[in-house]
Amino acid sequence: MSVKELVTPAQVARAIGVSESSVKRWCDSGRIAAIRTAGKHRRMPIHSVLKFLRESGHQLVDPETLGLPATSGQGQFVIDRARDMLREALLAGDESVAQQVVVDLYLAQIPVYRICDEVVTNVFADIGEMWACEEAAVYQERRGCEIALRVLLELRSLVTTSHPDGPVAIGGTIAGDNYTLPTAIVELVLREARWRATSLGCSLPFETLERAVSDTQPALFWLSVSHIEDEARFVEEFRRFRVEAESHGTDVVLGGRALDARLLDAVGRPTYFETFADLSAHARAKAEKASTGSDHAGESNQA
Ligand code: B12
Repeated sequence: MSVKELVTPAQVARAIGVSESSVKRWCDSGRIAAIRTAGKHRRMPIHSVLKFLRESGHQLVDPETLGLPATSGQGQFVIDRARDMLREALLAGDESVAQQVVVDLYLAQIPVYRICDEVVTNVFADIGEMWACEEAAVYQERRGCEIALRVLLELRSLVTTSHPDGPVAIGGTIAGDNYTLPTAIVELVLREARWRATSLGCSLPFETLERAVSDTQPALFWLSVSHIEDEARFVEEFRRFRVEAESHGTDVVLGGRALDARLLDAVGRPTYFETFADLSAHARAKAEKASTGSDHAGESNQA
């Protein structure tokens, strides 16, 4: 199943259970952002329809018309139930249920940072524990990561509206750190906070991260640190990287399970967030500041 990118008024009308003329009216009044085809027909990006649903409180009665899972929009999953369902779906390798659980939460208006902090992160902590107790096999953990990554990508297609004026952020993980989920989540959380965020991926030497900062001049650079191979080297290289990044006006932020107070002290107490909720709050405030013109990097990133 894949979410359709552009949908017609007839499809939206069927999905919500209203008349086509109502949908056309919402398009024309700007309540649902729409574009016109060469033949002057209205087409709506799926994310603008979902934004409308979240704001208006309309329910999806036939979500499959929009390529969404059949139970989307019913919104009855509370966080704990979602955590249990997602864990079981990932262990069973059931991608469509995993996707359904996450999209359901999103449609129930739970912010992406909460879905990631309270469901995705906790589910992987559960799976890690099950693996340690030999209740889950290595292949189930790996397959779970692959599925979760695809689910995050699907969520990204729902979250992402284009924010041509949003400030730019890039980031990733350091050489030897192969954790794909946290950096993909940071990208998503920043996009939800109206940033033009791009994850560079995993296992990147500082040298190439410096090059990326110099080429892109982002307002924000994130490092997700889940595994450090050589602490002394990390401290030395990070300190150098941070000075270099800040010389381009780039704000460097850190997160990840491999960092603790001792290491953060050793690298000069940079901005560190324990949760995606904290990062999101910081990013929203910074984007706001950039859009009012008081932030140098935000201005230079206007498209
Ligand atoms: C999946 C997994 C792997 C997979 C990852 C695959 C992939 N595609 O990503 C692979 C196979 C690579 C792996 C390997 C290893 N793993 Co592993 N792994 C896990 C597991 C099960 C889940 C990790 C995960 O992705 N969680 C989902 C993310 C979203 O959650 P999180 O990592 O907790 O992130 C949170 C924060 O760190 C933070 N965050 C992270 N980055 C950022 C960035 C910013 C900017 C912000 C704001 C926040 C933030 O946000 C999250 C919410 O708080 C954990 C178990 C667990 N308890 O987490 C073990 C775990 C982390 N692994 C562990 C170990 C030991 C290893 C290995 C060293 C094993 C080995 N001997 O080879 C290697 C090292 C790999 C390497 N070189 O990178 C241990 C670590 C123990 C420790 N004390 O550090 C754990 C805890 C398992 C255990 N109980 O023993 N692992």
